[in-house]
Amino acid sequence: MQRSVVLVKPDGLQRGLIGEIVTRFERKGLKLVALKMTKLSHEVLDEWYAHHKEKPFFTGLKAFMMQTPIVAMVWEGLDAADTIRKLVGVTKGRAAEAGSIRGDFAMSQSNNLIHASDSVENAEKELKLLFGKDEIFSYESGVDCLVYSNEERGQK
Ligand code: FUP
Repeated sequence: MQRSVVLVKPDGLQRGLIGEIVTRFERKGLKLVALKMTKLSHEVLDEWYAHHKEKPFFTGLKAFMMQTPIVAMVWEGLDAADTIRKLVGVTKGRAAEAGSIRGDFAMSQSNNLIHASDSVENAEKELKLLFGKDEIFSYESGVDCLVYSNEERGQK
């Protein structure tokens, strides 16, 4: 099963959307394997958004992400990265599809509530930046046999 990192950004925390966001992932059938509130440092954000370092919005993006703590989670599931990106919606909130998290709750391209890993490789990189080994859990969930077929449960 894949793991993917989700952050509820400072706007999501302040707007009281933590529960709404967690509920959507839970209802989908994804499995929560890590959860914590933390403050992002300059060092972590420089790594996290390294691909945006030269962009004009980079300084503002970092300041926004450091406004308040964020809530960081790791969700596990079959094709978790792609599945979560669909639940999250495209970057610009006002263009995001209705029914997605950004589509239902965001208007902005920068204040867009949530981050989700865009690939398995980035998920592993982000996971290492924010979580210690003892903060990520592995457990049998009683509903796995309802969420997936036997064949799917054997897949990576
Ligand atoms: P996403 O993967 O949808 O979160 O989007 P990107 O990785 O392209 O961008 C990361 C963050 O940079 C966005 F969530 C918000 C910010 N950003 C801006 O502020 N302005 C832009 O034009 C593009 C991105």
